[in-house]
Amino acid sequence: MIKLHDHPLSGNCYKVRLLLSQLGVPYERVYVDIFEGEHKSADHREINPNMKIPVLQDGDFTMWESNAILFYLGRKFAPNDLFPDDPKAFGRASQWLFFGKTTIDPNLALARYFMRFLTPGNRDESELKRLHEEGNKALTVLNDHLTQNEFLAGSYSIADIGCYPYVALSPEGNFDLTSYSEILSWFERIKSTPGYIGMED
Ligand SMILES: N[C@@H](CCC(=O)N[C@@H](CS)C(=O)NCC(=O)O)C(=O)O
Repeated sequence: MIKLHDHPLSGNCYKVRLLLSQLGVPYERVYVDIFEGEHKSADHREINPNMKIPVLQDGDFTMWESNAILFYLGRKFAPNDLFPDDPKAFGRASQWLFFGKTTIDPNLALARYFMRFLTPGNRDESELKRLHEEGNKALTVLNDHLTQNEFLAGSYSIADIGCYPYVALSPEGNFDLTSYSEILSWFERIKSTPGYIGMED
């Protein structure tokens, strides 16, 4: 059975659980206590030399990097509605997944980390201000796209699954989503897709 090395508060792990749920693939969760530094242990380094989660183990195949895991699972269980086969839809999904990793997560996920896991005295306020400025630019790009599109790459796909978690968690990083009405509607559409699970499910 597939094993996911996981933590319940990680948006990067959540996106993998969401895809597994929507593909209907059974898996085992292996809890990695990142707050106790388990991801830096010798055992974890064996499966991810970059010392982070998620890590996926599928038999003797082990891999890390959450968006790459989405590609792997999407492809492994193809054909399915979540992994685009058409070259243009695949290109569009890749575009948003790279945008997620280069532009959404570095700003939104980091601001959430500052606000949720660091004490006020340990936060770099000028860096937080920069993250909010850059994060709001990313949210504007996303919101504008969603004015004309129901989902990121045509129909609901791994692109939405990859970008959704840290956008949905961004209020924890003090982002105010009320003016991003298209993003709020996108959340509702995602929540009504078959097999949807929340972060805490
Ligand atoms: N680019 C990586 C980022 C993974 C990542 O930052 N994981 C966090 C949890 S969400 C982690 O392991 N943090 C512990 C650390 O960096 O020390 C991915 O998408 O998988």
